[in-house]
Amino acid sequence: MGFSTDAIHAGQQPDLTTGAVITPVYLTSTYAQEELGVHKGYEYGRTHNLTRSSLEKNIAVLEKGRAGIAFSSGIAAIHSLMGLVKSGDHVIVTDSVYGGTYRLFEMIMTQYGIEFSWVDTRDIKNLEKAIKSNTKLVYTETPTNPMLTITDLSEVASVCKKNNLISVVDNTFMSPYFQNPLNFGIDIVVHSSTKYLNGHSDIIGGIVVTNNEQIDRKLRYTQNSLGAVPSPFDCWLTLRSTKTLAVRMERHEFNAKKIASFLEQHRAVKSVIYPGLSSHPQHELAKKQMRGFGGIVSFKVENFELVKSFMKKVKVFTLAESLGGVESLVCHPVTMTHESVPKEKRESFGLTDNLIRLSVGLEDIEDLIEDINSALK
Ligand code: P1T
Repeated sequence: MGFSTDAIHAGQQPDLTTGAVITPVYLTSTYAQEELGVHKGYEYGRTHNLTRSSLEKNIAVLEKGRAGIAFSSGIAAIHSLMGLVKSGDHVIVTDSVYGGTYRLFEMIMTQYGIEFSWVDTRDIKNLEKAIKSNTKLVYTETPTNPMLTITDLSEVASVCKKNNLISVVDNTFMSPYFQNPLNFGIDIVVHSSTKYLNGHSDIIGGIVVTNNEQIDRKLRYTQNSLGAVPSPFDCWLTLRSTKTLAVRMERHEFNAKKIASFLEQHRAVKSVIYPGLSSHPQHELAKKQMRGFGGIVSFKVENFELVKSFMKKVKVFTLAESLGGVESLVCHPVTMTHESVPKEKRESFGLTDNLIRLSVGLEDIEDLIEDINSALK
């Protein structure tokens, strides 16, 4: 089936009781059992919920995986992956990942004896050099937030297979519409479904997808044991949203491309980062492994004073954290999403305080460009 056919139908069938075409929100914490040990496969809401399992199946199909495991946030989904390693193990991470991922790993998980190395995975040799005898997992984000650096999925999968390491890719920025890391041999895909998957800025959620039966079993056990499950209503909203993922992503990209090109020739702009521009140093790799370039555009202006004035002047773009919703947002990563990352570290990968990140929404492109143009004046 094609992407949109799957997005609209996978994991869903008309409700068995009423024939309702849309999967209902199963608002229940528990299920009646006929007698001890005899039930319909549903025992308790944390463990089983039909709205949730419909969403999990739906996204698993879109990500070309065998199973999806949903969580109450993207960070909870990432946290669940730590159930695959133990004290004394070593994890290699792309250096310029989302700041909250850095905070979880470096400030929290190190307290449990897990060791992290932060590596520029644009060059596979750096990853190979970082592997130690206790390395268990490689965590990459591609493109990264907000520097939009790209890691070669086939290379990571092959190095991980050779060294018996679990490979993980945060695919939040591309969504399954533009990139399917499992197709390149990656073991696990993780998403903040708060972003493009839900796309309407009205829930917080996360999901993990895998093709590996053993990993699926472990993560499902972790999901139930840690208990960070999404509400049935949030699952329903996300399931409603994946139906339009393809059309939304097309429009995000259409608008983002126009804005990236506009910014590239603007006098007040020092540099533009967008994988779809031929000026992006990894444009060819992006074309090889992505089916599109997404809706996030980062750019640098002369200094922080100009950043502040831009943020104050925009009217259609809203100054806010998050991304991937229908409305356009503008964010200052240094003081917002990446506040937990030490200055020296973030500057090592180019995240300076003159960088602005745009999450380009679905508004009319003329209005977005006019908004940016007048705010840059
Ligand atoms: O916010 P939450 O649903 O917990 O997802 C965390 C997360 C994971 N991975 C990536 C690539 C992300 O961008 C995020 C969250 N990011 C933002 C809130 C932001 O504004 O960048």
